[in-house]
Amino acid sequence: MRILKNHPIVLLTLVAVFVVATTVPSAYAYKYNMTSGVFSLPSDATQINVKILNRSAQNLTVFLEVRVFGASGSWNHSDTAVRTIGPEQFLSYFGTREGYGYEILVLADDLSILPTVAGCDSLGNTIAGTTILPADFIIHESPKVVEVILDNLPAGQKDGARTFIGMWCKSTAAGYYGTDSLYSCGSSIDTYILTPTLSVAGTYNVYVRWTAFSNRSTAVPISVNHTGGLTTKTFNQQTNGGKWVLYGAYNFDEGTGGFVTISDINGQACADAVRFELVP
Ligand SMILES: [Ca+2]
Repeated sequence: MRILKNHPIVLLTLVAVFVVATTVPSAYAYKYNMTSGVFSLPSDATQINVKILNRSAQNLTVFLEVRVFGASGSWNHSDTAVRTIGPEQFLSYFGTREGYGYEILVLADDLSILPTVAGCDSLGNTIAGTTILPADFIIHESPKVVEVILDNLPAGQKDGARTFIGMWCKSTAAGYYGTDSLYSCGSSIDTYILTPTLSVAGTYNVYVRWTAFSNRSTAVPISVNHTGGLTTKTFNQQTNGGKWVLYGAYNFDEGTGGFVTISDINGQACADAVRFELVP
């Protein structure tokens, strides 16, 4: 049964449905581009695997979703995997079932080094007529996450993105972002640190926010750690509460290397929220 082969209209329809229906992993959704293709296999296909060839000189990390078109005439199996393929190496994706057609989604970490996809046997030998070249892929630009807002946790709580030194208490001041804001209330120097997870490297406008109160410091040091180093500025937190204040634009790597630190070394400080906005 070679339902897919030589039926371009059927192929296009299946590809289109597949692209819409696939749930892209969130870790890839912002930075990776999506390609997909469908090919058919010989009618006597048994335990056919998928071979991904990285023809570039650098590592290629791919998220794969593979669906198998079975002898019953319907899609009967689906697998997903994340793999890193070395330069000029290929990945044989095993564990798939007997099938007559494959539908493959490849999310590559660099669109310029699209891999070649083909069916192969258990030894990794390409099956004739099953190679998909990048030119045959449908390319879909995934949406980018352009904004990350990090709010304070309730007083006394920490997690991987929000932590503190000393003591921070719930503020009753108005204008907070989220559910509340915090003010420094320890007996020594209190520090609040917010570490967003940035899904894509780039230049970000950093905004800071606080609730204003009459006993806040007029020179609260707020530091931003970025790829260029550490920048510190001071802000009068007796005014301008309850709104996003542009701190500046800085470059950040992907991940959690960038963070914002608020200190009460000059007197009472407020920690409310920070916002990172990707500059197009
Ligand atoms: Ca808040």
